[in-house]
Amino acid sequence: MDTLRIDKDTRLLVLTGAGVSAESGIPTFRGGNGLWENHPVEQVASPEGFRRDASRVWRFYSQRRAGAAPCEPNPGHLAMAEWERKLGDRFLLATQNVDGLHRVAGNQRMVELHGNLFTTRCSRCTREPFEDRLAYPDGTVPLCGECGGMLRPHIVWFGEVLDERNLLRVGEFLERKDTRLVFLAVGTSGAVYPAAGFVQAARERRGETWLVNADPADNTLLFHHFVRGRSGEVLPALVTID
Ligand code: BJW
Ligand code: ZN
Repeated sequence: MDTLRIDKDTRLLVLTGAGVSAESGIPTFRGGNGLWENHPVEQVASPEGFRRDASRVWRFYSQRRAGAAPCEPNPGHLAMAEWERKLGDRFLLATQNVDGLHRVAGNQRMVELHGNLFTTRCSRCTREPFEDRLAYPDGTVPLCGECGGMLRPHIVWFGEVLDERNLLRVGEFLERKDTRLVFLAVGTSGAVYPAAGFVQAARERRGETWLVNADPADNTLLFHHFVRGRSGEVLPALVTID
């Protein structure tokens, strides 16, 4: 297997997707039929879906919370936490996952691009998002204690913009001039933007680009190296840090 070498003049940007948590027991998005109770996921994971039927959206996210709560990081997550410990500020993790497993594994230099499953916010007022592990399997829509508006999961749905601060942090890491850039994408189908465009952005900064995925991704051809396999098996042996 190819080895990804990181020396003291290299910085590493890692992008992860649902495949990284598959070995922890969390289903991927585009693996099965992409349906939930016969609805396309876009219907329950979009602002229109929430306006149309907030109760259905809360049933969906309650199921997801209950499913993800007992799951634990796998060797892929643990490898990435180890890289961060060794590289310090020469490491940044951008995850599309909302399950929080990277943090449990120990990563801190991290942005959650698509939000967090265990965080709730108000759809009406500007109160801060807050940690919330409650589930509402009967479809009760929780209401905001401060304004009475409907609460919603702190998730970036289709058509919603990603938090600018997170994109800025990725952008600043890409732009650094002090070190050589290596970009590694893991467990993502390369179908959802803007994350699917990071590989192109890395190449524009002369970065070396790697993909570790169980199947070819939509953007495989943009990577210099493609290692086909399961992240929990590949990652612990992939990177050598000098
Ligand atoms: C393994 C494995 C193992 C399995 N080991 N591998 C530019 C062009 C075209 C469209 C757009 C564009 N810019 C924006 C858009 C619109 C849209 C978009 O991208 N649409 C595309 C579908 C075409 N993007 C947005 O709306 C984003 N907003 C935005 O850009 O705002 C500005 C804007 C809006 C509109 C137009 C233009 C600009 C927001 C995107 C938010 C995505 N949210 C979701 C749902 C969250 C709901 C929830 O979690 O409940 O986030 S979508 C869903 O997909 C989820 C994921 O984070 C995301 C990515 O999926 P991921 O992680 O890649 O998972 P899978 O299942 O697809 O793939 C898993 C892979 O792992 C597979 O390849 C397996 O082989 C592999 N695998 N086991 C290694 N063990
Ligand atoms: Zn409110």
